[in-house]
Amino acid sequence: MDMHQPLAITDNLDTEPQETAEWIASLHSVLESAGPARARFLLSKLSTAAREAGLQWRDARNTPYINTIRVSDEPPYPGGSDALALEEKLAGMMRWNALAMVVRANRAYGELGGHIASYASAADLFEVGFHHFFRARSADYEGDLIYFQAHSAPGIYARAFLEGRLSSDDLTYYRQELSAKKQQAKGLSSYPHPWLMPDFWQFPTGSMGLGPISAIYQARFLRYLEHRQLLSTQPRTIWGVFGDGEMDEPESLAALSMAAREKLDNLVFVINCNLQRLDGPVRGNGHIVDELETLFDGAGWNVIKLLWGSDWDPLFARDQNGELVAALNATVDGQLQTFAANDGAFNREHFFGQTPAMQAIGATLTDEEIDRLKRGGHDLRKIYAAYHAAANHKGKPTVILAQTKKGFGMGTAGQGKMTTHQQKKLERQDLLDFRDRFQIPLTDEQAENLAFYKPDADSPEMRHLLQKREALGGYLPQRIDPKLNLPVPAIEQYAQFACDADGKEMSTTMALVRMMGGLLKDATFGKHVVPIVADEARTFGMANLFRQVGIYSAQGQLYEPEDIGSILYYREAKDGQILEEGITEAGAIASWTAAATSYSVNSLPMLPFYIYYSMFGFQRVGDLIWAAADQRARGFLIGATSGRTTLGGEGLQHQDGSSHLMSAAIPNCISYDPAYAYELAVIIQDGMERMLQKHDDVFYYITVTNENEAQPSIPANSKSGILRGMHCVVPHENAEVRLLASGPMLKEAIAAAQLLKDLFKISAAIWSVTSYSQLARDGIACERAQRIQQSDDLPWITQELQTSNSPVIAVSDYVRAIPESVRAFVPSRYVTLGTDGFGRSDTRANLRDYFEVDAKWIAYTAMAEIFAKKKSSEEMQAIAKKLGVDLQQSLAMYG
Ligand SMILES: Cc1ncc(C[n+]2csc(CCOP(=O)(O)OP(=O)(O)O)c2C)c(N)n1
Repeated sequence: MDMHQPLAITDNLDTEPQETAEWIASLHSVLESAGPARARFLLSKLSTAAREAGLQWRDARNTPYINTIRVSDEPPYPGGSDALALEEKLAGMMRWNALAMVVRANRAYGELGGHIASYASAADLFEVGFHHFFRARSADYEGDLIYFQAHSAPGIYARAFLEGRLSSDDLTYYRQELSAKKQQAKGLSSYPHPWLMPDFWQFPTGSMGLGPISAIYQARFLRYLEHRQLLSTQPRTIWGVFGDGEMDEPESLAALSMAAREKLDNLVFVINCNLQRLDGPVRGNGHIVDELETLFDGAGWNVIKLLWGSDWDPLFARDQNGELVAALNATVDGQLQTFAANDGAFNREHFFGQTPAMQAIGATLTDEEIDRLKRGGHDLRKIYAAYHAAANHKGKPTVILAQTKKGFGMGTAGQGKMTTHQQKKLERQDLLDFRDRFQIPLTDEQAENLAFYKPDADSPEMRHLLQKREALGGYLPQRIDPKLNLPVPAIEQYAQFACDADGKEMSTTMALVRMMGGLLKDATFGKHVVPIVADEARTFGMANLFRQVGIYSAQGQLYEPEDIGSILYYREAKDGQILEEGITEAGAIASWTAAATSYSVNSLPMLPFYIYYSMFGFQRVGDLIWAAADQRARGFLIGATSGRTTLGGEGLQHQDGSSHLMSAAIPNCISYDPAYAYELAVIIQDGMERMLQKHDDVFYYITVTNENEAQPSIPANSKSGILRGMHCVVPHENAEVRLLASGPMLKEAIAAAQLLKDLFKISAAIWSVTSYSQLARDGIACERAQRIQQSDDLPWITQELQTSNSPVIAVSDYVRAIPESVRAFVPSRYVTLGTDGFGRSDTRANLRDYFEVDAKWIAYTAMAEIFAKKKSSEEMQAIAKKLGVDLQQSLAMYG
């Protein structure tokens, strides 16, 4: 035999069963006499010996397709069989009410949508959590954090209904928030939505994959706060219930190794393995559970397989020669789904009928009993055992892979059906069957009319439900905004250098980092600042912060850094303040969200600054930013090295000309593209005051650049204009042309004005436009107020430009759509210049010439507008020549 040929353990190699039995007996005897430590030692010695002997052997990554927790290790169920019976009944009620809510809404308005089958599979997983594990926020405990599988939301509403937190009116308005408002009811959002239900939902999980990565970084952020001694050490647990299909999202798996590396034993994932996603099986031809086991185990997690219910225990006990387990190992998920969709007789024939020994096992059950054999994720006792083990596991995060049936209890109408995900209508008989299946005491008529069911307040079920929540601190989910004031330092304290720059050269990135350094030094405020980077701190000149505040590492620093001799050495520390996430923008933004929502999640306001290549923000992780917006994040996103032409040389992947277009679409994102350090200071000050003192649910996106500029001091009375979106930096009464410019383009506009004056004696006034999106929002709001309230208010940009008719030229280092967004509010001829198209690798000067946004092009455009149709083509060519603009080359380049 070839010893180098790896062989799977499933291969039938047992040529000497007697010998095999002896080896196994030896292992058992060691276990009994010397304990598990000695047994493990011997096995690893054997493994080493095998390797030394040239055996290419490694233990299989997968355990068999059975429960990880042995029956003998299951803890007693709290409250015993009485509690079990009550909780099973309650789970049935939740299921019914969730189903009724969705089907009702769709009876009324077929377009509303909703899901029944997902919650039907997840109900028991949620219920055991609610009864025994999920601790709410109370006077002395900040509460566990639960990331709920989003499209199971009807079940969470159903529970809140029984708890008395929602009324039957509220349930009636499921997915009808607008109609509800008109009727003074609550209106329930389709998915968890902290923006729409701010007292209820904490985490928006509706976009698959964002829940898992966010939960991991949330767990890590709690550790960060503890290690920095900002939050008292509390055994808070982060629970995340996610779909097995959802685990295909790259974000779902992206941070698994980080969670293990950081030993986040405050984190438990429960993956609802109903083996189906929307269109069909997650892994029809394999086992998603085994695949996830390999991935999580390889990443370093504690893995608990929760596959079969207690009624399988006697079957496994009868499985003397392992045929039942072998059959389960060999049955692929697509087949398991078919078994779920069919009845006991079918399963007897097609599953238990596989071998005589299995037939004999099957013969101990009636067809009805076979039909009711539970998967692990529907057995409260087994779920409790898994959660108990997870909550007590030390040193690693835990994942529970819970096998369930999609559409559990929906019978032939939905259980295990390919189409069950989308099902939101049930026929009369299906409703009656569902009612009977879960013993809901409703008449046929009530069931048909989809009545919600709530037992009497003094019924054993209701008393049990409420007592359990009381013991765990109250209700979940619950979101709060304690509106804690965090006094912010005065602008002079950290940004005097920017306000009084007096022509000093620096880039806005340098200015930002210096302001952050100043904020970090503040004795009381500094500790709330959270600098976050994704491996670009040096790019942005932040290396000095390594030494000043240290890089957070749960382990401290176990090595002597290569640059220990330097004053800026790479300092990692357990109480380090910088979150250096490595090359993961998704991870960094998830970290930022955790910090930016700490005011609510931890009743501890923090102020994160995440600084990154602006191209790799909204474009790369826009959906995570959208979720942060939904979650009412408060903090600063800093798009550095911004501008299509300003980041010279890096080509199309890095050169950002569009992030402001995307940020403008997020309603609570306030975006700025400042030119000067003093503008940046005014914006940061305003942001801190709004977010930390006025408790506005906004966050700021500010682009900064790496181009050195001579920085002027702050002009008098400029603050309001800076914040509203534009302020005049070069006033000129009766100017023949008006120039609007942002960021680094302001310098080009100023140079253009000089050219116009020197070469053509043309006068120009210049505005720095700090935010087109704020100007556009203001314009739209004024226009609407004029229409609806007959208001006389004019948009700020109109007020600034209405004193003359001279043409206005806007120049941006972004796509023209950004300055175009204010066209309707400009009261004269308006021309926009921008950097549409792919980036190029070249010098700034060449790039600005190519995109026709530099001083000479701005001046040429001004001349073309001033003399529109009054000059001949020859005259315009002469003007171009004088300015050094090559019209022929431009035509040749763009065709
Ligand atoms: C990013 C994203 N893509 C697609 C969807 C649409 N979607 C909602 S639920 C779902 C299927 C989820 O399957 P699974 O995770 O297995 O959960 P199950 O409903 O089976 O429990 C899909 C594709 C989404 N919500 N988010």
